[in-house]
Amino acid sequence: MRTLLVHPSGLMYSEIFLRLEPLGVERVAAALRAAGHEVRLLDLQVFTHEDLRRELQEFRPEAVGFGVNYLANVPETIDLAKEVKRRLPGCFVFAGGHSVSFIAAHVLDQANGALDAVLRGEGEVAAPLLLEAARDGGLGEVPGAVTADGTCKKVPLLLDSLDAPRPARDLTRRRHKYFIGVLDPAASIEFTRGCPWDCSFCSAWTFYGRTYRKVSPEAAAEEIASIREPGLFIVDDVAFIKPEHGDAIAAEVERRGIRKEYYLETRADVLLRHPEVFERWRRLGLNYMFLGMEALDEEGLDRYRKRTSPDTNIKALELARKMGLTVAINLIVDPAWDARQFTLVREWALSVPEIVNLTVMTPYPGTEIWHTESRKLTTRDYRLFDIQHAVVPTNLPLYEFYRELVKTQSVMNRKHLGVAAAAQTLGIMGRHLWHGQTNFARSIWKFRSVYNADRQYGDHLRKVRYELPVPDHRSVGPAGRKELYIHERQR
Ligand code: B12
Ligand code: SF4
Repeated sequence: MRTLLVHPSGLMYSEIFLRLEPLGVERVAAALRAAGHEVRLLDLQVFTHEDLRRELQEFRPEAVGFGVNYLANVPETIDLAKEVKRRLPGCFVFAGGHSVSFIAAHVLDQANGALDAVLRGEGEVAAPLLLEAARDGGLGEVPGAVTADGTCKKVPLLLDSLDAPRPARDLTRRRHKYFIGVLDPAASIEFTRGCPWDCSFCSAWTFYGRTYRKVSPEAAAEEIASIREPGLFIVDDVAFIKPEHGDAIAAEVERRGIRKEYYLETRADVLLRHPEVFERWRRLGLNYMFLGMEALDEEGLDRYRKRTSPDTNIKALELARKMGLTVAINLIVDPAWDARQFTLVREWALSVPEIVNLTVMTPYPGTEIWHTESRKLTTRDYRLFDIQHAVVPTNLPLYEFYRELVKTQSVMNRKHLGVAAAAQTLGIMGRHLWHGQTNFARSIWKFRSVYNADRQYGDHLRKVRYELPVPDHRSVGPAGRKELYIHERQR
């Protein structure tokens, strides 16, 4: 079938600091192509809705699939699905991805016939089966497929091996638009899938049912070697949990003499437990690291079930500094914070050399706190569920909350400017501009227009057309956590 896969527009965060290739959609595209379909991919982080209309007109796809990893993209996806159906009435329109997997029946209902199916879970195995069924019948028999009536007969399938298919990077156009900070341009790569921890605010573990799988070191190194971009973002939730796996990939990269710059995300305790694997990657070009610290105090860490301590976090920062890594830290802002708590965080952020990133505590489907958070949601507007907006009551008046948030975020921006200044001194920015790479340079100056209290407050005043379901409040004990899973452990 002529199939067009679409990644929706970027969200607030990716207007400044990064814009990354849609790896999941590229993997689904590769699987569909391997099954004999003619596939195109359009990434709306880089292209416009007008480009999509043109593509529909020229390519006349028989199937259009949307990647919905982010809740905030649901309204755009439903509207685009409706438009596709209007323009191409016979076209099979479907969606898949992280967030939509948790609320598939609800989204199908809201799409009111514009979506023919939602595929829950990983797409590589099931997407080809879905298209086959769209042509020959039997949609309901496809593992993970939720059909227009909201039913799902078969549980989603986990991929046996992550080694294949390799993402169809040749289908993403304007790849020079993908970057992360000073890694401009940057591609993305996956070494592992899943997370064995179970933080209460996160849905990475519930999606994969707490499974953890690894790409073989040879396949990983071959993939790195096939990537043209000099920068590489490793998308793993927690990089190098198994040091022997990280080491084995490093050995293959060394053997092939590959030289790139890397950015990864990991946990403080993982870094402290196995510094040698991070040091080895440092020699291979690992320069940037994102550490999800989440809270500065014991109580906060316990509340999020982070299973670590403030002491571990601080030691990890010291170690990363010693290694010469540029580190960005994430902290979660609770909407209950008052001005004093913001001041404390600002003071702390100014006292450390790291870039400090803030996200707002957000209960969303797939997380445990979606069920357990006792505060009532103040909004169910999908667009505000991007962890940059407050969706439960704030103690400060809402506008004041955003003023404090933005003031604190700007500490991060000043550090970012510091990185920019350093980059300029080192000639990195000049080199980017010389090669026509303007993403990083542009991002530096956009902060104020993206992060401002008027805009964030104003986002709450927009007309709401699509809303999240009402949370089903209940306590979630160790046994109940399994009910949150999309994938079950066994195949
Ligand atoms: C890498 C990543 C990013 C990258 C995004 C790269 C990109 N352009 O897609 C960056 C760093 C930019 C990012 C940013 C954000 N992220 Co993010 N991100 C991830 C992460 C860690 C891995 C995603 C990934 O690439 N995995 C590897 C690929 C191969 O898997 P995949 O994309 O899930 O695709 C598979 C399936 O989902 C499915 N599938 C995917 N697309 C499609 C399409 C079709 C048609 C079908 C059938 C199937 C299908 O099949 C694929 C193959 O199996 C996930 C956590 C996780 N483990 O999933 C969080 C996650 C998706 N991010 C999250 C969040 C909150 C954000 C931000 C909003 C954070 C912020 N501070 O603002 C931003 C917004 C991004 C934006 N849209 O602009 C949340 C989602 C929350 C939600 N419910 O909306 C997650 C789940 C993390 C979490 N801790 O809870 N993120
Ligand atoms: S926050 Fe990080 S460590 Fe915790 S469950 Fe999510 S991915 Fe795993």
